[in-house]
Amino acid sequence: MWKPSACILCECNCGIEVLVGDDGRSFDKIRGDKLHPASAGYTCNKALRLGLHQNGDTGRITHPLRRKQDGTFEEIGWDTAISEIAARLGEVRDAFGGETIFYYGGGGQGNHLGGAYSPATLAAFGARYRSSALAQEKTGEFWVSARMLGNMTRADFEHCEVALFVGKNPYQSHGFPRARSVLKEIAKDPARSMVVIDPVRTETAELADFHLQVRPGTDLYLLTALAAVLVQEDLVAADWLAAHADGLDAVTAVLRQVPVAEYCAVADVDETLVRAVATRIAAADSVAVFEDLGVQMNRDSTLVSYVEKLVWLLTGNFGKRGAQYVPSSLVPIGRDRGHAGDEGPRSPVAGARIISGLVPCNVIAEEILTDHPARYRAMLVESANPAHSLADSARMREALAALELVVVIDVAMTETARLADYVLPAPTQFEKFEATFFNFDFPRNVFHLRHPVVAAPDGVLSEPEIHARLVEASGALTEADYAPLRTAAATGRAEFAQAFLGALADPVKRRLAPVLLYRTLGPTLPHDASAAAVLWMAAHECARKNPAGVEKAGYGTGLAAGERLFEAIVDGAHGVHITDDEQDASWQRVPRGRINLDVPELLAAVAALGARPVPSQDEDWPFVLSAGERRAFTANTIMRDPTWRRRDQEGRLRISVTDALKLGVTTGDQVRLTTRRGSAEVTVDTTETMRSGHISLPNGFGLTVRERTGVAPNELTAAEDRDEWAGTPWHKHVPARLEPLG
Ligand SMILES: Nc1nc2c(c(=O)[nH]1)N[C@H]1C(S)=C(S)[C@@H](COP(=O)(O)OP(=O)(O)OC[C@H]3O[C@@H](n4cnc5c(=O)[nH]c(N)nc54)[C@H](O)[C@@H]3O)O[C@H]1N2
Ligand SMILES: Nc1nc2c(c(=O)[nH]1)N[C@H]1C(S)=C(S)[C@@H](COP(=O)(O)OP(=O)(O)OC[C@H]3O[C@@H](n4cnc5c(=O)[nH]c(N)nc54)[C@H](O)[C@@H]3O)O[C@H]1N2
Ligand code: SF4
Ligand SMILES: [Mo]
Repeated sequence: MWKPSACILCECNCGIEVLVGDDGRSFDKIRGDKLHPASAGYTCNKALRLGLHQNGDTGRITHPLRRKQDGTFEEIGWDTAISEIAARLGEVRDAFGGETIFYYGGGGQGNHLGGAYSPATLAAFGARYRSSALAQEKTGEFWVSARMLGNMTRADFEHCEVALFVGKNPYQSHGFPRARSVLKEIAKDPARSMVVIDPVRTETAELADFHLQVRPGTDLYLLTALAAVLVQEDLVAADWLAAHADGLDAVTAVLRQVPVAEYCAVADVDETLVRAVATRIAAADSVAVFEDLGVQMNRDSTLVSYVEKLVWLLTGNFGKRGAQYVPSSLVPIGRDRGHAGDEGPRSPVAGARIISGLVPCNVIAEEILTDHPARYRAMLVESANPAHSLADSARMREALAALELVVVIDVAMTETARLADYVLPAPTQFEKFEATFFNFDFPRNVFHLRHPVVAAPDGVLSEPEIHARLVEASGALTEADYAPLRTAAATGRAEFAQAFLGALADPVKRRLAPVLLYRTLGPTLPHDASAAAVLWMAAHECARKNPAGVEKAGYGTGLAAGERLFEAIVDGAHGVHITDDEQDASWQRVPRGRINLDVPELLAAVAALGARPVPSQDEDWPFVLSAGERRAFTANTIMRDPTWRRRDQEGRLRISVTDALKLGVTTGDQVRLTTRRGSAEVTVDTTETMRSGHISLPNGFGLTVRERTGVAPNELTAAEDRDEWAGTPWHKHVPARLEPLG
């Protein structure tokens, strides 16, 4: 029988349908789901072999595990696991304070529903600090967006006249619905243009009208030159800016002074090409822009995010079709409070900025490997593989070993799970209700609560159930808390709403709300969808914050709209539209409806750029390594079975033909790749797509299932190499050298 679900390999989460075999387990066929409201039948090559995530050789775990003295693991029962973990978290809290319990993760590319219950566990044990992968990619951009627009933005590539990609290769990495089709549509339409800023001639650059093949790590110069041309050649949208933006004078004063030719030379991009791009952008009715890891995991990333936003704001590309927008959300992700300058929360040991509630990933080890009294003592890891995905894996392993307690919730025995004291096995995303919170579409935003496709094996427990049991074992919630809510839920939704609001009057209960909902409203939901209980609150919030969009999407008005939206989500196994916005909705999501162009500390840094020494190559490290490139067969560390890859099975190091000749190596040869932090043997692939001096390794390799496949990029990266504002890593800019191996 064909069953609807979604691909879990990138943030797009395309709808799929799975033909489950007679054994009730095997994925006999997978196809795109035409009924999915965002992907409408589209998938890329990666989805079609998802069966290998479900049934492949992945190191799946199906019993709770406890580490023994000798370092091996033993299977234990769930009651033992929960009571021991709760007791040990309690001991850490009593001895050092709950704020020394650190939470990492909460969802990969397709699963955020379980993580939505984690705040209750954190509250139950007094934990305060947390982080996730977002704090090594997007937090710099969040911080900038909070200051300029009060909100994060996305862009409408489907309808834009000009698409601009900065350090982003959507042909492989996607990031918006039906990416490959949309890119091809832009490429073949003579009235539309595509601009790509990337040192590599990527599949996306290949389709572009303008490829600015920037010198790695110099995007700040290039984008500042581009923004300066807009100002110096009077290409800015002056009337629009007067009506919508503050701070223009301060920004133009700085950009007028920029020596465009000099900056283009630093970036090694032809000045006439930069001027032509500025002209094309200024002439377009709409421009959609996507900046991603090529700049966000690189030098000056936060400043680049700022100047990138200046480019589209100076040309009036916000709040109209084909341009940037602020999406509605069911569960907000990545919103920063926007504290000015040095205000706002900091991490307890390193004093690093906490953005959107997340401690920068690159300081986590530093927060542990110290004798500082506020150091983290315990870590709860959920659906993440930090021992593999964070900078400097060796140091991360050391940090995990130094903790009093490490608990990992995962589906597989990952690189991180192997270092844990307890490993708690969860059902896969095809064995339970699951959802992603990466819902950023506009004007019609979508949400997809996926129903289980196959049964879960005995011995695993879903994340909501794990969190509920941990909270109960802590003593924070008991049957006495549930009883009145259960009675109300049995009577009706309106009665439940009233009783629940009453319970939330107690601030302690408010923080435990997800588990309260799960245990009381949960069992009353259709399809056994208890895990969706937390979405009830989210649906009401969404209806309250976006009344017009929710009404236009067909859910009516007032309290009833929230209830109808929730019911549609629970029943809509193919995904549903949650809001249908007017363009104006973006403006309503910007505080006071005005954009702020002048972020003083960032603008000052842009103004000071000319006084900085021009970046130069260190002779000992003649190459810049991009450690972790998205390719046709990479998917973070979600796909553990190496046979999933049809091509590039060993994850080759890409190098320019010129450099390969100089080194005397050719495709298939082995080289030693060395960075300041580590060294690895790797097979090279020579290509015309790379600039001389630039080399790249794919992401997601170096996993060990039976044996290790390929190079784990973070054995080569260093935690200190990070952005001064947001603490995000420079994974795309690792100084390196190569030696041929006979
Ligand atoms: N196939 C596949 N798709 C994925 C994923 C996956 O693992 N595999 N992961 C998903 C995730 S978690 C994310 S965050 C996204 C990331 O998606 P992307 O950011 O698109 O992915 P990357 O390939 O890491 O980096 C993008 C580009 O940055 C370029 N780059 C390197 N150095 C520089 C530089 O100095 N300047 C500029 N301008 N560009 C540079 C690289 O050449 C590369 O083409 O992809 C998502 N999609
Ligand atoms: N050097 C370098 N490092 C990088 C990057 C890079 O480009 N270069 N990219 C970075 C980026 S952008 C990202 S997003 C991160 C990603 O790195 P992480 O945040 O660590 O996430 P994933 O690799 O996606 O791992 C997800 C984990 O969730 C588990 N999992 C899957 N389904 C479930 C489930 O239903 N429940 C539970 N509990 N677990 C489940 C998987 O087994 C896996 O262990 O890597 C980052 N690291
Ligand atoms: S990898 Fe991403 S774009 Fe490809 S099918 Fe899966 S969700 Fe869709
Ligand atoms: Mo990511």
